[in-house]
Amino acid sequence: MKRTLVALSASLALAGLPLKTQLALAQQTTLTRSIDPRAGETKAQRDARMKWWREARYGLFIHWGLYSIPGGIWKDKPIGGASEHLMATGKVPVADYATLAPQFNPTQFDANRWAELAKRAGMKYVVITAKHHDGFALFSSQASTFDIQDATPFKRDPIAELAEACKKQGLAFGVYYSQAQDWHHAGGAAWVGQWDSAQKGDLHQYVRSVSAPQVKELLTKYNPAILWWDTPVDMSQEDIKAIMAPFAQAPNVITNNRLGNGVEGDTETPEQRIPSTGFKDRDWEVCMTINDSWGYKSLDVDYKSSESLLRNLIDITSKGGNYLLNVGPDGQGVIPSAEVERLETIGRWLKANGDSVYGTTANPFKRLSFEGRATVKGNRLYLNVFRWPDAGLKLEGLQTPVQSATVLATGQKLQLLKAVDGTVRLSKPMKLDEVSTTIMLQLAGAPLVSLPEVVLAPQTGGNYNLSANEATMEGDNIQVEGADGEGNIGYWTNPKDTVSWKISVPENQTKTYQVRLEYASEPGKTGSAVAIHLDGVASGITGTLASTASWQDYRPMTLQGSLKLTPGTHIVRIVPLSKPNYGVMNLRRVTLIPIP
Ligand code: FHN
Repeated sequence: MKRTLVALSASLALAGLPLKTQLALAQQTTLTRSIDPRAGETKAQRDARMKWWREARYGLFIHWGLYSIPGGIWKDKPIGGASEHLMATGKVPVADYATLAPQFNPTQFDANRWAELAKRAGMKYVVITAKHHDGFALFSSQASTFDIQDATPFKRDPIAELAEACKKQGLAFGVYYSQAQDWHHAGGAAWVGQWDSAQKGDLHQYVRSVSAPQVKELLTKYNPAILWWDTPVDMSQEDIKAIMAPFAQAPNVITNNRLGNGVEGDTETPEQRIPSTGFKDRDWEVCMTINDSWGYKSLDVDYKSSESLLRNLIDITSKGGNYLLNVGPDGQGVIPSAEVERLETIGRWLKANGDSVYGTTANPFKRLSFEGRATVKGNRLYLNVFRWPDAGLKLEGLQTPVQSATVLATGQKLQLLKAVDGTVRLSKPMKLDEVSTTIMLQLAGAPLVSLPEVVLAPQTGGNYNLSANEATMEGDNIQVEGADGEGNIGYWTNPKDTVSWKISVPENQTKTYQVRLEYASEPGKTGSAVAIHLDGVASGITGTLASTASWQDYRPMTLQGSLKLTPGTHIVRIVPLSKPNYGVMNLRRVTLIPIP
């Protein structure tokens, strides 16, 4: 059904193009479908194939390879950026980089310890770099001598050992494979451009002699549950065909959307960011580093806190996605203790509260009136409360009767109060979790939610108060932080993201308004300019945001120009014009003030 719709919308989209282009595009689309062995599967087949992955919600990404030895330092000089890119960033000649291989002897590597850690951390699957962009195969390969067997003194097969260890722990096992970029083998792609004549060659020949055979080896020798492609540079239809051929014998393997040339794969892969909503009709997985590098980097201690990593997991699952959290073991095979600690902390929380994560589906509420997230499993609704509201926790819009409310970690039953307007109120738990307290609501049926659309009317005095909690956000990153009264719009790191409110202007109330923002922006991190659009049209109101003392220091600023509102409903939207630095701003509210 979905495929038919896709095909239909594709043909509609082609309609306005010249016939020749239409034919070429249609041919390409058909070919892309015909080379993806899963293209014809039904929704039921796909659901069955994705079942374990959708229930898993949390996995371990491991970036490990030759780059883990220098750990971001080459010839005594720190090399900027992610450590696994050291060869490209430092423009290290192929032969020089290859001298790392005889040094690769990670005697402390213990696949069982890694798998046990993943298990303790509450993760359900593991994905490891079988070959990253540096071209080194961490498995024994017949297609290249730049592999663990031929080029290193280690002589063991970490991919085989980890696959086995994961099996023992009941974890699904997957491999990452850089199918196009390869900075070692002649012809491999290099997205920053090649820097050594040894790299010159034909990409398509490279795919045939290295990539495709290695993918076949990975599928046949290690039986992975996931094949995680990366950086689809210049993949032709023929390349894809060669790489995908062995999937006919491995029909259940889950693949991501990074193979290239129009192959959708099974999962979307937002990297280092959490989308503001999930993806419609697509499975998705956020991949993220714990510090700033995927591979081990000795100087990178910019670790995210356990609290923010755990809240990321809760946030992602509340939007229906998976979290693939990365560790970078060092050249000896040891996962840095700061990473281990964080994984274990999250694991302890999951042990008590994991029911709110595993096997759940997305939050059915358009908005929550507390700082936290929600998920659903059958007739159960899970609330993860980041901060218990001083005025008590209430849940608006739930139509299904609530039978009981239990604090998952302690078993405490909470009192339930249902107001005439349907709002459910919960008594405060005796013990709150500093990061997130999970409440399990047992419902009489699957949750039915009906929240009226927010249309803001003027306050007494005539102002319109457009708060963060009542905003509609559109875009990739933007989201509400701290929805309990003091909420603000944050993570506004993508200038394409916008925020809007629907307002109603009463009869005979045509007035002109000043627009005042209450915002915060850290010195050196903003300097953005914004505009106000009314009903999709630029109103001419703009402003450039000066820094405040910090992201938490909120100050008022009146934008230049005035806004004329006529009776009826309108959409007031903030549109970034520029974002020279990290983020647009943190925004707490917008006030429209009538000009006398
Ligand atoms: O370049 C890589 C990077 O090293 C890392 O492997 C990430 C993981 O998603 N993928 C690439 C960039 O998208």
